Amino acid sequence: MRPILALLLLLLAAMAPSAAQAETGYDLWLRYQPLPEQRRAELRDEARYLVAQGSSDRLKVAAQELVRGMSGLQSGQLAVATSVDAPGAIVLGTPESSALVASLNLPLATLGTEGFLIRSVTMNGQRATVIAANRDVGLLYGVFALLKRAQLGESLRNLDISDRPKLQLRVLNHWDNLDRHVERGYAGQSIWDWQKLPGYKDPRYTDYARANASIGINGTVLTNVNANADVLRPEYIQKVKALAEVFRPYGIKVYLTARFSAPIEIGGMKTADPLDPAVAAWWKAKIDEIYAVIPDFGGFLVKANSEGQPGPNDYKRSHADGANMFADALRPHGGVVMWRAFVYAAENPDDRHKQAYTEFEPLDGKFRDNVLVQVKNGAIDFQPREPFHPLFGAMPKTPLMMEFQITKEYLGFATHLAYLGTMWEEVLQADTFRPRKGATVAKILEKPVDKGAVTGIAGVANIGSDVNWSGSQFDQANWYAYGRFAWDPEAKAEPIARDWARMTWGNDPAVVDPIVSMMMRSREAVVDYMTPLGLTHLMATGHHYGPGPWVADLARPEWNPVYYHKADANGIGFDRTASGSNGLGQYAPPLVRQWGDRKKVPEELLLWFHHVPWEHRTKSGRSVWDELVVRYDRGVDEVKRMQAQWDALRGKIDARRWEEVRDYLAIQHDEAKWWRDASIAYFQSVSKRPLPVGHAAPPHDLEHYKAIRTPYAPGSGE
Ligand code: GCW
Repeated sequence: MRPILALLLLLLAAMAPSAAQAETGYDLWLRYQPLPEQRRAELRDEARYLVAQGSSDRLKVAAQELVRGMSGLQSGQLAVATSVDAPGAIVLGTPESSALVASLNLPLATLGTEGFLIRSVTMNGQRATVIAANRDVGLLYGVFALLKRAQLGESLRNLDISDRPKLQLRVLNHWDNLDRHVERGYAGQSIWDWQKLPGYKDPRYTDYARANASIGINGTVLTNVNANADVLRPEYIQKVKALAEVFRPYGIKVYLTARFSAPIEIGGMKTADPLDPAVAAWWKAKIDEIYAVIPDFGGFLVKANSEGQPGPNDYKRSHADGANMFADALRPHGGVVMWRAFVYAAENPDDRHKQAYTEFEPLDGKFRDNVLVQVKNGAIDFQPREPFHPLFGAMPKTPLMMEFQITKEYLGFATHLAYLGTMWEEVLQADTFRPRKGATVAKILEKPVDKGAVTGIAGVANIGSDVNWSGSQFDQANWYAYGRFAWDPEAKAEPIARDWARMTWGNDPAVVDPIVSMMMRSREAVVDYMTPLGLTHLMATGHHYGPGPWVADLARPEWNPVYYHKADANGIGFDRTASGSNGLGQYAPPLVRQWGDRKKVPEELLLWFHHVPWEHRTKSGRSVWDELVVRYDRGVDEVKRMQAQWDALRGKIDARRWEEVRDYLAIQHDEAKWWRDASIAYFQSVSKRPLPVGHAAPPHDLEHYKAIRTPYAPGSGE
């Protein structure tokens, strides 16, 4: 090839990536596409070169990311220099690693180990931007904060920003099995390719770490809470080590799930009794073995005595006995135990809503200080809407961790557009009234129970091997929003949606505004077409895909949707007041008063706490029966509106991603109709009431909906 032509081709190849390659979603919110011409020119002036002082791996990846991001946004390679002798430097360092940063005497004292500061300064007579932190991981977070501003097209002048996370442990929980099946996973297989580890480290692991670091996630539990003891065998510890090495520069620690019966299964012992010294010694040796290989291992997440998992109750020991055994062995290494409060057992005939509180509240103060009790956001199970879990505020001596579910087991899997930010904000801002008014769930999570006590939050990941990571473009927003709420539980869903939309789809308000409006209404739409007015858990058996409100034949009462709605000829809803199960009694007295009164309970929780007659008047003046039907239709209509809004964006968004979303919305619409039709057909067979005027009868009879089977729906438990 002639040299000139070769050069031209090279140039073209370097310039063309965005235009030539269809976007798949792989780049998530870190697309770093060139900004519009005017803003690009300004950015080139604001960020002309990087001066990174220090030599750690963390500083290195922070610098790499800054170069990558700025180069993409500016459409030209960001220069790297060793001194500040021209305007437009970005200076990166801690006071220890960088003489330049040290010379500024910046107020870093209150920023802790993970906080950062970004300031516009004059250095050596030159205009510069400094990113400073006490530790290198703060620099990484500072770099992502600056890149976010740049991605949003905002000016990098006159900056004076400082930030630090409000929670210490911000972890993802992967429900990933060693055979790569992901329980409740709708985004393909597990991204952990155990068979090829430790020899092959898929570059995707690095991109996973970058994405997580960009939103401040600092821990990952690699394995399913329905745990397999094999991951604790020496050969797997080597595989875990390989992942830990990839994640370490990004400030991410690895954790594993511990199967309680591992001493029996892989240790050859007869018992796993936590008070048996030989059992404790086995775990201690195992933990020492892990730390010898992975010195910054984070610790264990444990699901015990729930849904058939082994646990301390098998030996008549308490959850505290079990958790403390691990805690004692982990403490010398600085590790923690995250002990799940999601417990319920077949033998227990009480309202399932009450079981976690009943078992855990009496244990307050009995756990070692490196134990966190991990509590789901609501007392049942990640439903489209639940009141906050009554344990929040009820265990003032125990660090409580929030567990959100990012993967949408009960909100339409990967195809339904449902932005969970609004749900999480609702839970975090809920007032527990414990010990008094104003004690929101967020505040309870943020405030250490003692000086130096640990705080944290977990999110069940929606990440898999799909090219777009999360199963759909819009499900990426839930991963993103989880990180933002983990960093700041006081955050608001709307600005988070807006930031995500701008970084993911572009800064044009004509694109961003409709997308944000779709997102902000989307979760309520799901509530409306699946489980309005406080109904819950009406999904089909096992895989939870599609409606099954009629299901009444499963062995355990609380596996059956009829257990949750209790609809009969007279009315509908679960009486959890004092005249019923009194699950309500687990909340603080002001809430018991408000929620216990049918007229005062927020309508969206009506049937969660009350069994009401079909003719019960709702706020609209309609009977509860009519209101249910109206809400089912409202949900379906909302999906139609989303479709129309998305259609109007054709041509404004790259074709591949636009088409994918269009098709998914069509699937969502069909399934919303399915939910609406099947639910109305069933409830009408019970209520025997006519549909309100203007609301169409389901196109098929109830038997049709009952006969629908989807045995191979993804994500099932095993
Ligand atoms: O949400 C339910 C799921 C189970 C899950 C369980 C849990 C991992 O249906 O698949 O098991 O909760 O949280 O432990």
